[in-house]
Amino acid sequence: MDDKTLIRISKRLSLHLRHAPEKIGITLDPAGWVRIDTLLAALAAHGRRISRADLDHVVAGNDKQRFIIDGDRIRANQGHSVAVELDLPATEPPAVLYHGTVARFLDAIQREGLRPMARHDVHLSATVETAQRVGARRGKPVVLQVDAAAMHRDGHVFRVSANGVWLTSTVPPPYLTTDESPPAAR
Ligand code: HQG
Repeated sequence: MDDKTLIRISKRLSLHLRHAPEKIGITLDPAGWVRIDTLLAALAAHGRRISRADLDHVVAGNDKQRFIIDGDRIRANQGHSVAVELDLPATEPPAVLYHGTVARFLDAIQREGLRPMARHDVHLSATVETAQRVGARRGKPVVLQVDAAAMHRDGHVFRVSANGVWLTSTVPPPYLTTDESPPAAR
């Protein structure tokens, strides 16, 4: 399979396993799982036939390990906009996490903090490099530093997805630093 096909199928899986299962008439269980044969039949019924071998290939070859297969079922590891309960345990975060964004969002972020926007959670990265890649999807990346140790101490809950994305509900402004601004007083 060439990279373009892999990305196209991965995007289709993201669409249906994170955002719009109803578009192909499937329902995710409360934890986001769907039976693989149900998914493949629904895709085929909507003119998007893919083989089980190709599905396995896309899941295994996905650059961010966005999906996981467990027995006869599959789900997206994170990134949902539909309501799912991923049942990830609360986990102590590293002292510092990073969020990649772009300059045009900074005023709002400094005012409101990081919000999940269309997703369930705010997505944070363990490394500056990953955050730069996330921000670069939208333009010249700006990396914000998150004082995760202080958030954890103050009772904010963190979870880490199976593919290493750190998730939390919101990051209030006092925990955020940009290169340009010193941390706000707490
Ligand atoms: C911004 C991709 C204004 C936030 C990536 C971001 C990641 C605010 C955008 C994953 C704001 C939301 C998630 C506020 C946050 N005011 N803008 N108060 N708070 N924002 O895509 O973190 O390919 O939902 O900075 O690699 O960019 O989907 O989140 O720019 O891991 O697997 O609002 O998505 O992974 O955008 O990316 P997103 P994200 P996948």
